[in-house]
Amino acid sequence: MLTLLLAACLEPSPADTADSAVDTAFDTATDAPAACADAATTGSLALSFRMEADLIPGMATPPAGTFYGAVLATADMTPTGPVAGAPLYANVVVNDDDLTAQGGPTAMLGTVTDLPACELSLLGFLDLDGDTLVDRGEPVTLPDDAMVTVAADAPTAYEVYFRLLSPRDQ
Ligand SMILES: [Ca+2]
Repeated sequence: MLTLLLAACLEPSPADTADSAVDTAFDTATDAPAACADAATTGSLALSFRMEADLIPGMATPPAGTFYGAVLATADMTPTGPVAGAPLYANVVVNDDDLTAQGGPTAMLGTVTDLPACELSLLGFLDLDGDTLVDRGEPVTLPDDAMVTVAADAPTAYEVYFRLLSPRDQ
């Protein structure tokens, strides 16, 4: 019986030692920077946009278009993107995102509601040619810049920052 209990507790965190297995579930909930799946409250993001102004002179198309993004838990992010099977908390579409004036920042252009109040990441790109796909030369966010702590109850202001132009079609 004890063996079964330990096995059950160990399963979510196989790296933990057997000594701490009994309370592993509780440790995970309190230690994790983003327990988004357990967040009991909801919040929202109020979005503005900015890009690295030094990128603009080299762009073939001025930086204005529609922003497409995805909201995921920061805990599910790696330097190259989300882990496989990571829950998607929201798809974000913001029209008329115009950064042609020194890269912004823009005014608040959109809100994302009904998000868990936790550590989230908003990854996305500015679609310049209207094909809804990331193409070479379109502004993209990077995971390091994409993190935001969503507060409960009151809207959280967040500035989406494009630090890079996509080096390739994706
Ligand atoms: Ca595109």
